[in-house]
Amino acid sequence: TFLESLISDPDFIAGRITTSFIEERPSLFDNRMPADRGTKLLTYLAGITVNQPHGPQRTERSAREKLPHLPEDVLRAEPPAGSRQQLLDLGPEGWARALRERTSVAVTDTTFRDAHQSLLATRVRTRDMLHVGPYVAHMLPQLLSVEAWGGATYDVALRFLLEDPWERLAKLHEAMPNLPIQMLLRGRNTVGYTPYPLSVTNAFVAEAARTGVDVFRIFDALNNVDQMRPAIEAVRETDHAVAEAALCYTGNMLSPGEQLYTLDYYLRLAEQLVEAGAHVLAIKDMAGLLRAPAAAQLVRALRERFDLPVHLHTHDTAGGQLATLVAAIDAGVDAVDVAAASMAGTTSQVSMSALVAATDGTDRATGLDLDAVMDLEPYWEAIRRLYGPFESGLAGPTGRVYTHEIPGGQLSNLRQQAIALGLGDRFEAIEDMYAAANGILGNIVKVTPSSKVVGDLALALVGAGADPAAFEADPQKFDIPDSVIGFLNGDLGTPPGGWPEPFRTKALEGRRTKPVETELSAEDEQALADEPRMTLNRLLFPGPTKEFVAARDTFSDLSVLNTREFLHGLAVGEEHEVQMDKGKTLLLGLTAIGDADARGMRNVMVTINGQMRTIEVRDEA
Ligand code: 3PY
Ligand code: ZN
Repeated sequence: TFLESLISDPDFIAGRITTSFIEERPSLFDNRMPADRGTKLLTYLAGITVNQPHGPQRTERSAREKLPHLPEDVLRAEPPAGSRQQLLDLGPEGWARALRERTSVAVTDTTFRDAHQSLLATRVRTRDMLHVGPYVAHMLPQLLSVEAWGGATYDVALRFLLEDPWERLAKLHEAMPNLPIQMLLRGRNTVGYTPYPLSVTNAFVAEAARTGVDVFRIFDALNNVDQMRPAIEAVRETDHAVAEAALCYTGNMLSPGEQLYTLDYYLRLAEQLVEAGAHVLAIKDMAGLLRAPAAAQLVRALRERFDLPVHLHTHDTAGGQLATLVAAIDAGVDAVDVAAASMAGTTSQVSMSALVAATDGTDRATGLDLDAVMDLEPYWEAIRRLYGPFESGLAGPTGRVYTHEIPGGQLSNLRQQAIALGLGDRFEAIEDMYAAANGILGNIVKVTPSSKVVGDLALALVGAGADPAAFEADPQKFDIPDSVIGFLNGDLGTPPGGWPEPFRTKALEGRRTKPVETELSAEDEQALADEPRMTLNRLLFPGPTKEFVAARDTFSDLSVLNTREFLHGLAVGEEHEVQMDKGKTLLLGLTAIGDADARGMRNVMVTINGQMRTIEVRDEA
């Protein structure tokens, strides 16, 4: 009650009461809903409404209405036992053996991670995943796993979605308890862009496995197994998780001109991964360069040589990767990655419906129900429209990937970066420069973070109007991005083809940086043990974590907002309903936005459960 609140208020107790005391504490008058929380949400919404960082709202009201109608009690019941129960029963070795022995091809759904990372700048919010999660658990219980975490999702959650990635993981695990959650781990770089101390890898893997990751797909951006070994070992130390070690595919294996990335190269790499303790081998074709005949040869050779199951990941950038999947399936591949059709194609994965249709009626049929797979497509289509402002603008497939080799996730990003730098209409020049930069740096494997190094160099050279040959001959005459210097300095390890000399020595002259930190302070070690999640957030992404913590404090937990409001704010004449915890509902409305005053501030008149409030917002325009 009002009185109880008043007498327990620290300022009241201390006698610090001024005339504004009551005005500053509107929550004292409202026990239906702490107005404080409402005001915090409105502070966020008013800022978005005035400044429209993602443009005006254009989408329909609710993606949720597109979900198939399943009776409530079906959704409330436990979903059918799935691959996760099998993992808990058999352990990772047994689970991998069963995967290798089964006839049907196993399927991983990447819609919750790679698909939106590669199409929508990783922007899909936890809320939109949680609505569909239980449907996936009930309707697609035959899935091998759901890739839903890691890669760029961690960084983007903190930086742009103002979400704690750990909360996302815990909730997804709860929403899909029958399906293993799979994550993408960048070896020593975990989910970041540079290597971190070993204790960070260990704490990260342990906490992720504890919170809900069952399958860790581990790769290194230069295919350096030493950089992957600590993560593989950390996964093997967890009580149940699977270590899936990836060989990153690049170049053109069957081309007579391919000197470096040959079948022999991949087999030697796989041998090291098996020795390092992998449970499953993955072929990670991040740019979609693996052609059907090469896929058949590579899969056959890997399965002949090793007892581990082989899991194929590709991107459909050039448009033909269903052929690659089918060739791999005919050659015996054990599992493949696909995404919901409306979130598939181009820089994303192949469509799940297309794969199911292509294999149904054969002895390798997936076991997934094509109708169930299709029934989930309208939801993801509506989600895709909701996140329209983050579309990369790639209207269709592009064969140019066979020469520039830009990974799917990066291609969409690079287009946005190019637009931001005013180079949007010169994207072909950036693609060509990317290929040239790759050549200058020694024809490296390009995947986060090595792909960022090549992309940074390409943007810098195009921006400076530089001739790549002139740059290669005399790099001292040019500004070189920090990421490129770090790479040449060896921060990410040694590239498969060795260092490009004399370019490297010339470029590094007078620019060498000190080696990256490999030890944590005693305080950080203690913090990792005491409070692993917040400490990992801070160690991996210090700046974004600080901003995230400040945003939580100022705006409260924004996950209660629908994405439409989260991205575009409030609209005059519309009632915005916000479901809070414990069944409470907030009704928010926008009455008017005042003109900017001399300081550039606008008054935003809003209502909260019918009561008027005014919130002052800086107009950033
Ligand atoms: C990532 O590291 O985020 C990737 O998706 C690499 O393909
Ligand atoms: Zn990928």
